[in-house]
Amino acid sequence: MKITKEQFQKEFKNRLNEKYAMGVEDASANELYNTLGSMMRAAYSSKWHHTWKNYLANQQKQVYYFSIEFLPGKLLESNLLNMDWLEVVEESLEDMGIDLKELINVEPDMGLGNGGLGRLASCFMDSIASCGLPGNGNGIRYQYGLFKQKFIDGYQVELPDDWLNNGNVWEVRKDSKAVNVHFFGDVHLEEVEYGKLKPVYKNQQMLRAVPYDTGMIGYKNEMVNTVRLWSVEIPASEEVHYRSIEERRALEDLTAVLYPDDSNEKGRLTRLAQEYFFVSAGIQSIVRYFKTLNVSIHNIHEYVAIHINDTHPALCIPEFMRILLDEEDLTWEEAWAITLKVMSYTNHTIMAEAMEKWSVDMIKRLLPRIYQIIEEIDRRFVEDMSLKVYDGKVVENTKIIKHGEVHMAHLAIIGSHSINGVAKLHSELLKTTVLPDFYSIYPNRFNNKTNGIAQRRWLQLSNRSLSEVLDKTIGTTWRHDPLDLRLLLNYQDDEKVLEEIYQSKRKNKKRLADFIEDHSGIVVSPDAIFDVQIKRLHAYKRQLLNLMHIIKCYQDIKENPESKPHPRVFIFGAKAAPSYTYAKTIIKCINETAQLINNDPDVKDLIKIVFLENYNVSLAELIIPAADVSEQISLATKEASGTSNMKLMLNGAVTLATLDGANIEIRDAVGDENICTFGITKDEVYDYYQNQSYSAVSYYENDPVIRRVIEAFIDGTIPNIYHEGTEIFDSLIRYNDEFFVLRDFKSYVEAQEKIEECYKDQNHWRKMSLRNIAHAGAFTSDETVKNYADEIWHIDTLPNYGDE
Ligand code: 26Q
Repeated sequence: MKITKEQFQKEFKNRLNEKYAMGVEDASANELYNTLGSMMRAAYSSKWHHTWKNYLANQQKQVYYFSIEFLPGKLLESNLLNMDWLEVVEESLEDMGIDLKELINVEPDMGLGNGGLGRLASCFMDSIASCGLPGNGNGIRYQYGLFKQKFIDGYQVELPDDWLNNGNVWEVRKDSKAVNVHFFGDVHLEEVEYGKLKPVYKNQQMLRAVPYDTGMIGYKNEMVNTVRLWSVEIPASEEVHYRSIEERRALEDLTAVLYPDDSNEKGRLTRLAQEYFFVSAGIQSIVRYFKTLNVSIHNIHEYVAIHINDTHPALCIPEFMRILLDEEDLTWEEAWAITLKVMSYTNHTIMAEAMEKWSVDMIKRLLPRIYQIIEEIDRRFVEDMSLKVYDGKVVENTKIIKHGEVHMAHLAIIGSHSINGVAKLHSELLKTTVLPDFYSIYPNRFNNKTNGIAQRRWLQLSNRSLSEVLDKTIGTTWRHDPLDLRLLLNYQDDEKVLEEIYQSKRKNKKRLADFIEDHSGIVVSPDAIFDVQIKRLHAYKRQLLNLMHIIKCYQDIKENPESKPHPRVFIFGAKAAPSYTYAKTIIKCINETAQLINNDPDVKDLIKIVFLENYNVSLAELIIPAADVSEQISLATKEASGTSNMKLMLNGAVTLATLDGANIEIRDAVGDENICTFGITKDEVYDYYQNQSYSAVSYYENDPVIRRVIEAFIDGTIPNIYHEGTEIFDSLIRYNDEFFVLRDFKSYVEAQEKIEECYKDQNHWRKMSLRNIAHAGAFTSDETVKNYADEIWHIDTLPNYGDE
């Protein structure tokens, strides 16, 4: 999609005039942004058209990635890069006196996700398009994305994220592709013809699902795939049924907000309705498209793969069955065989409380026909297992409906041909400890697909200064093939290259330091160690362990004012689910500790704590390139994979990690000398569980360092946390420290001391950093999606893809 400067400038001015009747000098950043966006969309729409026409003409098998969250962040710069317009546009705008950065800044983040899961879905969309694979996203167009976070008196306050306020240039509303989705009502089966039962419905509510499509532009490959997000409307024909404004509102609110909980928002009807809404709309639209191919429905699995991203879209299974049974008149056996071949499922967590369950009553009421189908899936599963498996316990552990609840993971596993975890350890745990009974039933369904990240966004775009050094040093092939970052290993003893990489890091740190000063008033030195923990606030991720170490460092300085640790800036970014009080307590404690330490003259700027407000994709793009230390300190077994660990590594941070999730694969890639690991292993964690032998209080009683740190929470050392400090104390001592923070404290402190020692030997540190960058190519999501494509979805690029 090449364009020359002259063409661009002419077209840009025309469009600005057409849209706003303005010249460049009169337009606001927002008007310029909209002009540029609409111009880009016009430019890629013929490629977009081509891409799907080609899939159609070739009857190409496509994957549909169903995810209740997508977290793309801003799209302008990434679209420019992938279109191969970035340089031309940057220069052309500059000629016209416009700074592209300003236009980038006015775009609101598309924040339709909580964290890792939603961001992964977006990295996959970028990679699928960039690898030329036929794939689509299917999700919800929330009117409000994840809440905007503010700190008031150190407390998290949530404000609405009204991201659609100024319109959205990237989306295209497709009225002609709208479908109806039905809820509630009564259903019974009637024999319409001999031996054939059909559902008959009464008093159903019908809602309209309207799709908004966004092009997913492949990286310099002329391909544009689609992410389709559904929005609810009340169909005109139904308006008369909704008498009260309240009733209307409730329905119109279906796609209004993203649930801001990344684990266990319990039992809310609207959430269940959201899940069914985008599932039903998506599946109907797939089947409608499939029918244009004029192929027998019996062969749909040769044309369609459906991926279930965590259990939130698990209703894909009964909904697909419903259509095959009720609308396509297939027998149960035929329909089930096809469904199994179409569906695959990724598990993202082993935390028991995060496993999705819905009450039978609620599903029955909201989705009566779907419930019948789930019941029948379960009945047949139990019947089948009782014949095959002797142990009644296995059946009891694996059935879908139990104690009045529907277990969504069980439904997803029973109805999918593939079940994968997101890192090696996590996938092993699924087989051995979380789902061993399912593993004994379906050993061949289980597999691993280690997560990955889009190196375009997380290096090329967010870290331009490092990218330039790389181009100069190893050439530009890494931009297409991140595995080529390995070429950097040839330069690990090259002082000049090490110095250049350091200078680029310094620049990024300066940029972040300026941002921190602007946004929080805290002055930090770019020569300090930037120690970064950015992720959702969760007890298992152990931001508390980080905080306790900081308090220890503070106490050491107070006790020994002559000590000279290398200056450090501890940087946090994290949102807590609004209903997760413990997580909010930790935020308050970090903020109050920051107040204390940042303003204590005795500390002499040796320690600064910066908790940046409203952590999101754009902020991640600013923080990650500036990081020296990557905190990945979850309790072993709890973090399924993590992906910020990969992003930070790619940007030359050294990882400080427990042996959890993908940290293990990062260690294997960089080697023990280039990572700092600590803490108990998965076996030790399970031993503690098995023997119930953990005693947090003994650490408190026997370790004076730990004791002093814990007391800071309750003895007034940290001000303004009377209640919160007590809550922390109780969680550790009275409730026996669920995530073994005290158990790992000592080894964490030692690991931190090792980090400091390594950093002080700058030459050594720079080499470690270089080796991290060099090995990070292994974690590109391009490779991850290729593995999904080959081993799970069985999809391929177009026949002549890649030919010149
Ligand atoms: C469930 C029910 C009701 C409401 C909300 C939810 C819900 C929403 C989001 C449950 C879980 C999530 C998100 C989970 C998530 O982000 N998991 C992370 O996935 C990443 C990508 O695989 C991993 O790297 C992380 O380790 C994992 O925590």
